[in-house]
Formats: sequence, C-alpha cells, structure tokens
Amino acid sequence: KIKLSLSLFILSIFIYSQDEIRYLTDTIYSADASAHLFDGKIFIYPSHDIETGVTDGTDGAHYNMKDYHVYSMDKIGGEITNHGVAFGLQDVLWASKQLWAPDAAHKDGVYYFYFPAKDKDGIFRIGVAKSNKPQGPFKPEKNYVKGTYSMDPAVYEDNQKYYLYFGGIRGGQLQKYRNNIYSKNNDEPAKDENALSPKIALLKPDMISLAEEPKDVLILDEKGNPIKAGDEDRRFFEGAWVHKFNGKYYLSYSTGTTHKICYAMGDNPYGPFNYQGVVMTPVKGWTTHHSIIEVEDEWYIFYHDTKKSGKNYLRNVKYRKLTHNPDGTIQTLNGLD
Ligand code: FUB
Repeated sequence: KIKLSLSLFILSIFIYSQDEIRYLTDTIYSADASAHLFDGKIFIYPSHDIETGVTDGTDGAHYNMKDYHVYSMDKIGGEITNHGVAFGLQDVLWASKQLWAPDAAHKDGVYYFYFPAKDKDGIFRIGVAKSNKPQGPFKPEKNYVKGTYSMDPAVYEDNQKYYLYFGGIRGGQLQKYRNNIYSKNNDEPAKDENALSPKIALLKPDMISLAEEPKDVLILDEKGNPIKAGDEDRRFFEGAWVHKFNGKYYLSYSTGTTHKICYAMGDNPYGPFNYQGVVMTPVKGWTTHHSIIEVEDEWYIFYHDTKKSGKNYLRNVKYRKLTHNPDGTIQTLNGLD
C-alpha cells in the first residue's frame, strides 16, 4: 500500500511538472516569443520590452523596443541561458524604430532572424539578420525584404520550402493594404465585409527574398465562408503561427481586440484554414502572442502576459504544455492561470 501511494505521489509530481507554467526570465521583460528546436536545444526568440517613456497612442508607439536577446535551454524546465544582445536598432540601416515580434529559421548551417521594424518613412517592413549560430549575434541585411510590409513574421518550413507569414492590424498597419498595395486612405473593412487575412509568401532559396507576391491566408467559418471583420471573437488580428500535427496544418493567431489565441486547420501551408476554436483565453494585458513547438513528443506553447508589471508594454514570456485531443482539436488553456 505504501509503495502504491509513493508511486502515485511521484506520478502526480511528474504530471504536475509537465503541466507547470514557467517563466522565461525575470531579469528583463520579454514578449512575442518564437520557440524553435535547433541543434538539439530549445531556442527562444522574443521581443525585448523596455520602458522608454513613449506614451500609448493608437498605434502601439509605447512598444518602443530597441534590441533583441536570444535565449536557450537544453530541455523543457531546464536552466535558461540569455545569450545577450543579438543585434540592436543601430545595426539595422533601413529601420527607424520599434523592433517588434521576431521569428527565426535554420537552413544549411545558417540561422535567419526575421523581424519587423518601421522604416525611415514610418512604414512597417520585415527584415532579416543572419548568423552561423542559433544564438547569434546576428548581422542584419542592408535592406528589408522587398515586397514585405506590416509585422509579426513567422517562418514555417514544409518539405524543405520556407514560407513567410506576416501581418497585423492597427499598429501593425495591415489595414492600409489591399492586394499588397498601400494607401493611407485604406482602413479596416466594415463589420459585414471579409476580415483582413494574414499574408503568406514562399521565400526564395536565399531566405532573404520573396519568391512570389504575398497572398491572403483565408480563415473560413463553419459554412466555408471567410470570417467577417465584425466577428472579433474569431477574426485574425496579429501574431500568426503555423504548426503541423498528424498531417494537418494549424494556423493560430491573436484576435487582438478580444484578446484570444484562436486556431484554424488546413491541408497545406497556404490554406484555406477552417476555424476550430480557442487555444488560450485572454491573458492579463492587451496583447497576446504565442508560438507552438513539439519537444520530445509533447507540445508546448510559449506566450506572454503582464502579471508581473501590470503594464501592457512590459511583458513576460512564459511557457506551458499544450494538448491536442485524439480528434486533432486543441484543449483550450486558461490565459489567467
Ligand atoms: O510586441 C509588439 C507587438 O505587440 C507585436 O508585434 C504584436 O504581436 C503584439 O504582441
């Protein structure tokens, strides 16, 4: 009997430690974490939130970040290493401000760090920096990726092809574009019009240029119609991420104004994706931005909240387990946990 209770006790500790919510770091603020398995380690590429005294406008001006740090750990729950500054705003010749949510990819021994920033005209673009080590330091390319705009890059590798997803509305400026063309007169669609979509473009083998014009990634409702702009509980706002589970492609994203992370499923990287449900209910703080990775047959979500600072622009990255049900749906997590 004693042996049985001891085993149950150890099992419950094991299960608890698998489900535990862990912080990335307490020493600096971090957000928008993109996690990847590179070289057998978990690497995390977040935004680096700082206090700069810039006040909140309607365009996220207070997210006034100036550099990036890369983190790694040997295993889930392992000790976290902060590899220091990967690069700073002063290293990006084309950019003027706001180093927002980044991502990274690996191909043929080179690591590519994708990041959004405002160019000298105040227009968000997506840049790339390169390194021969996943932790950097990274050297930014002299110009941004031609044909890109808006923010929140996420690069997904599928069958040795690399796809760049991007886009985010309001502060991320996606509402200013139709068919990849900017007009300062464009705005968010009316409530009964189709919602704005995240964009996708195949990357050229050089990983620093687009092989095609960006296309809309459609998110469809249960009737097969594009989700409408007024459907703020389900429509895309920012922070696209793609993962694959049991042969299906999952597009997850933030709904912005309703502060959820939702997901939709499709049969290929371009979609269309059929809306499925909520990955995570609202966290504390306005923004919610995540990434999802598989580590040793378990799935994890990296995300952020503002529980520690109480300020929308000073966030902390956390991570925890994510569960797919046998039918492929995702168990909804409580963002306030
Ligand atoms: O970190 C700045 C912006 O806030 C990101 O680009 C968005 O996804 C939101 O998290």
